[in-house]
Amino acid sequence: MSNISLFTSLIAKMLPTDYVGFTFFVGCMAMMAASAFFFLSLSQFDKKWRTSVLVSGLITFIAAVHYFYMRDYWAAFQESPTFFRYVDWILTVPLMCLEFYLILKVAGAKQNLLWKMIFYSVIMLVTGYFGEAVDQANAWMWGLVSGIAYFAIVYEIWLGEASKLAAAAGGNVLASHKILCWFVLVGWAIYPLGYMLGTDGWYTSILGKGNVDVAYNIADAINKIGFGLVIYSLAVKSQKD
Ligand SMILES: *C/C=C(C)/C=C/C=C(C)/C=C/C1=C(C)CCCC1(C)C
Repeated sequence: MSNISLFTSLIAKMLPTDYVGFTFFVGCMAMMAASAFFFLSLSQFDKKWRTSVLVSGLITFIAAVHYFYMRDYWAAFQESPTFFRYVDWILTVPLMCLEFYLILKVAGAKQNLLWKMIFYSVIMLVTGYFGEAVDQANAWMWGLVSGIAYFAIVYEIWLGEASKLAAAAGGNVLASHKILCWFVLVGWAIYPLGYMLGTDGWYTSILGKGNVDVAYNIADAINKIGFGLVIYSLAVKSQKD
């Protein structure tokens, strides 16, 4: 086999019209760049903030590795890499819950807050996986359960214990907590929308069908990198005063 044909057999061809594949490639690159940025910035922070920024980097790094695989998977099969997608989420969403807990620790956040949020996110993702991959015939039902768990998270940070801790912390922590709350309410809402575009349910006649991966890829870039940057700038600001 010549070098050229060996090469082409290892790398799937990308069509110029493959806009889904394009978002996988850009997503992969963006996650890698964000990880490098967060990791290389670590030495400028003192111990108190280093963990939070490190977790920001871990979130985008875990995503970068999954995007590397998902990008290939899509290029080879033109099919949603649902399995890798959910493995990525089950690792990174609990880390995002950890970010809330870490910044609220100054106001005395207890570990039970962390476990509660992780519990909700596991329910949200496991039921979502069932609807998308295991029991598609009942996608709307799994989506509903998942949506309830999602709202439990939204409630917790906007009105529950977490919001009270943020108010008690005040200052930069409160301001950043508020921005993260908006990410969860608006940025995370793209996911259920993508889910409804990708599965069949009562909503299909209203929304029609669409490509679920484009929605998820855009949402991941906004939420993972945006979330990380909020934490990063909180660390920068807090270190100055
Ligand atoms: C970095 C990855 C993140 C922030 C992923 C978040 C995922 C969700 C908020 C998913 C939510 C879902 C619903 C609320 C209902 C339908 C099923 C899901 C799993 C797509």
